[in-house]
Amino acid sequence: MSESNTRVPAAATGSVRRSRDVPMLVERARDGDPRAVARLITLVESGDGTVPAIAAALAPYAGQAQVVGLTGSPGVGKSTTTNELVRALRNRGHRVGVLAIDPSSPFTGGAILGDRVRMQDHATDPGVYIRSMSSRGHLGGLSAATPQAVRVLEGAGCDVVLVETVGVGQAEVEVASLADTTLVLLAPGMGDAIQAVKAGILEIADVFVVNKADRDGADATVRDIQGMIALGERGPGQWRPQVVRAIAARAEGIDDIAAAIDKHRAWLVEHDELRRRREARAAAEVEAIALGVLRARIGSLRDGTHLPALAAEVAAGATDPYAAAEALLAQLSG
Ligand SMILES: Nc1nc2c(ncn2[C@@H]2O[C@H](COP(=O)(O)OP(=O)(O)OP(=O)(O)O)[C@@H](O)[C@H]2O)c(=O)[nH]1
Ligand SMILES: [Mg+2]
Repeated sequence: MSESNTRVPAAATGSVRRSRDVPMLVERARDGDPRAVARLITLVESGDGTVPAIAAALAPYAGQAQVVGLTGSPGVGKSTTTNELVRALRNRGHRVGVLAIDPSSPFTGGAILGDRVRMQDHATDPGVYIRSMSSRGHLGGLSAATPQAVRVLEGAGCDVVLVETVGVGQAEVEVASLADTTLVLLAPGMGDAIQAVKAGILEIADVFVVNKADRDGADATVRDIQGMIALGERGPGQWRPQVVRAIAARAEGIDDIAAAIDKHRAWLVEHDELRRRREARAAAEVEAIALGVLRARIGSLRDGTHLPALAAEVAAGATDPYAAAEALLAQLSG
């Protein structure tokens, strides 16, 4: 969300920046006010008390955006590719949202700075919202705030939301559960192909992008990936991951990436897989929220008298930890 993304007079926006007036913020976000969008994302990111009201207000707009995840090792070219995809999508007349998730650093890291610089091309385009989010410090990491941020962008009328996450194990799996289509970026000579198998990336990738194809070894990487895809077991009618080469730094291969995304999208719709994926995503989201509520309730029991008393009994051998846990849960539902 660039500060230069100005479409509303300054006088009208002063109140937005610190507001917790959910109906007003949602109405302004619906009208395309970038500051209202930024404010809503800040609220969901910080786990503010207004989050349930925000979610309720945005519910009618759920599922309107196509969510595309981009993941891969640090420096593989995710932001560069995202920047070029934004350009391609804008040329098609789409409104685009970008969420760059940084799992390591809360707002200060080099990666975020890099993203800002590399996506600067679109800073003044009112049809593009770009936002960096930190997933650190949130229970559930990416799974907690990112789906809500996607909903904000959907509510703001984005046709496509691109979610960039650095591939560090769990993050990949999470982005895949969030996205309709997941792109896994690889680069030649990084040993990525082998690592992809190790990390279970093969299962989550709908499209492999071999970026930095200007470097030696691109052909070998493409061959490795295609070999692994060929080995994978796939029933009839199942999606076969596409492999695309790109030189994002020169904007080469971007149309091929966009075409692969389109092809996957058509497949999702044709096989009713889009609905299935979104329902699975909603289930995970509800589950994460319910677990969060439970954790909070258990936390509050810790402050009260129940848990310390049970703990004393367990420590003294008067009861066992399983029976104590059952007693604790009984108090929660009671
Ligand atoms: N040679 C070459 N360099 C590229 C290409 N695409 C991106 N780069 C460069 O690779 C570096 C990293 O690019 P980013 O787009 O920031 O990579 P990233 O995956 O977003 O990086 P993190 O967010 O830090 O994980 C930059 O210096 C880019 O200019 C490419 O196709 N060829
Ligand atoms: Mg990046």
